[in-house]
Amino acid sequence: MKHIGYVHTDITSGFWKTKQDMVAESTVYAVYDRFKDTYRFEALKCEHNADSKFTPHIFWDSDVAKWIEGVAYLLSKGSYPELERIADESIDYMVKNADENGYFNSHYLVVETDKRFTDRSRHELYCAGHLMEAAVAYKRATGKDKLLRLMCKYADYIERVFKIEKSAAFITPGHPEIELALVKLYEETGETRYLELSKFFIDEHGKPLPDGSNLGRYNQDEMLLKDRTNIDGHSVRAFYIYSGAADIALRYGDKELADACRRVFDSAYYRRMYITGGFGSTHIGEAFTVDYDLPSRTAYTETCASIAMVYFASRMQLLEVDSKYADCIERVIYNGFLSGVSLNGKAFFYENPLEIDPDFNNVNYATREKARLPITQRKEVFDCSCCPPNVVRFIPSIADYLYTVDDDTLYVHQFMNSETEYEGITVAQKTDYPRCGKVTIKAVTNGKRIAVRIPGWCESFRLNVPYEIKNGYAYIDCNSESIELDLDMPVVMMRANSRVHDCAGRVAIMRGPVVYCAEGVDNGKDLKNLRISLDAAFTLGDTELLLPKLHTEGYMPVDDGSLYRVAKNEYRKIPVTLIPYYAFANRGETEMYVWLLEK
Ligand code: FUB
Ligand code: ZN
Repeated sequence: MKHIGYVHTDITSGFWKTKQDMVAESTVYAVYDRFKDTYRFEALKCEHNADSKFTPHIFWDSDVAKWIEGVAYLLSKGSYPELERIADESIDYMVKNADENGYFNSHYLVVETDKRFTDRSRHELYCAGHLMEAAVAYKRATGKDKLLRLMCKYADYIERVFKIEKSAAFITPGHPEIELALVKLYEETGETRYLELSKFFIDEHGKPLPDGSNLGRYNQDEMLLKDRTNIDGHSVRAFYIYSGAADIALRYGDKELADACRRVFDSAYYRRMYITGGFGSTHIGEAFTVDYDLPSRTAYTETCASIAMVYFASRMQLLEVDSKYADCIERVIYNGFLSGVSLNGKAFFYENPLEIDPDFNNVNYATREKARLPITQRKEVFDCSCCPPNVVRFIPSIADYLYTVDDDTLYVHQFMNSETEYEGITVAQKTDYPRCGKVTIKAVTNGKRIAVRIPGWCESFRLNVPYEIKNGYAYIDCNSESIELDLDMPVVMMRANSRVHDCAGRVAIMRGPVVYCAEGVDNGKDLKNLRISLDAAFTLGDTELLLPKLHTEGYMPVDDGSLYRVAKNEYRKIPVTLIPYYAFANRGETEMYVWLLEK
């Protein structure tokens, strides 16, 4: 099984075209400007000295690398001379300043020059991995291979130091990323040593050092990857290492590793995922905690963790056919990932909470006695600004998740207005998804069947051709030229597993794959008290936020202002407006609730 990939697909209009245009017209420049202001690009010159205004941080290069990767995806679809000039210039600095081994890190080359490869928790291989991903993308998009050649040299050096001579002070990195990047480098160059080096890092991950120490659960380091049963520790690290593990399991036919990846995926998807497709329940260690611990207000749910889960799930799709992987990707892309970027494309959330009460949060910030809470408004840049450039590379390559193909079947995983041409296959999707559930798929498949995902959220649908359902896909004989899929998309109320504390007695509202929320700006204050009846009727509202708002009625308890009062069945009806969760916090600081009390 293979992905067809963004290179072969154009998103032509609709929801994701709007988002791709946003990145091309706004996000990519906004992130560049903030990274320039904060010296991330300047650092590539490696001119730092005691008088410098800044000290290059150990993983600034990864920020620039992700930005260049995003630029590469844009360049593969259009002409952006200024972006290309900046990317070329940045690459020139890297090539100029790398040492004779191809080693490049703007911190270690100029700040801690004697500390190279001495501390596994300090991101050198993580940065190297991001530079390799950028190099592959840039070569594919532009044909220019300067960075790719540098990264091959660097990979050769890493192989020598870590695998052959074992002269580094550690064997596997604290922050994964190099593993999946080496697989990409192998795919681009055909050099099997890069694949073997990735396998080496995957196999060694979790082995104790000679002194018996390991980096523990936070780094997924307390056991071998093939022995794992749960997703644990730092959420981005976890998804990156399992993405690499799934790559290796696929390419080496390693069943034990594939089984571990499956167990880990299931633990994340069925027991540790927010309804929004956010991952990570605590800011302490930016980590997973235990099953069903999914607090709304203190959710950690880093934008990068949602992106990283998509990387993992999309690799699992190559190991087995099961619609849960595409269902997961869909939940992430329309909700907990997309909330990470503002509607104008210029500001970002690092954490994507499911509940905000500015009054409560401000008391919390003032007293500093309660749990740390996420910020209530997006920011343009963070000190640790991994999420913004991850958005820059993710949206332009979103078509990666549309199709996979094997010897006899073309799999349609997601629904986007698009045109695809790949090895004699042509597919065109026409749809207004997820505004509505109608999708027309016109395909010439070179004799293959088509398998169309029936989303997990969908309870009834119609297809204009005969089909057979297997593993969540409708299999259709390929001589059907025009497939009309009609997914019913009513508004539904969702309950969480009764073990999820914060969701007790609460419901969340979804329409299709999209989670909704109530904001103070539409509904007034104290929404923690707002109750919705299970038989509430909803109407679709305007689409100023791209997808329709929802309107219904809710109930607020009558409050006489006293601190405590005898409880009575007294409520006042209020009109309620819900908006897509991804659009929260775009209209000023205001309350926001995903989970509402059930009346
Ligand atoms: O450490 C590098 C990146 O910063 C991680 O992937 C994110 O979780 C954030 O901690
Ligand atoms: Zn991040």
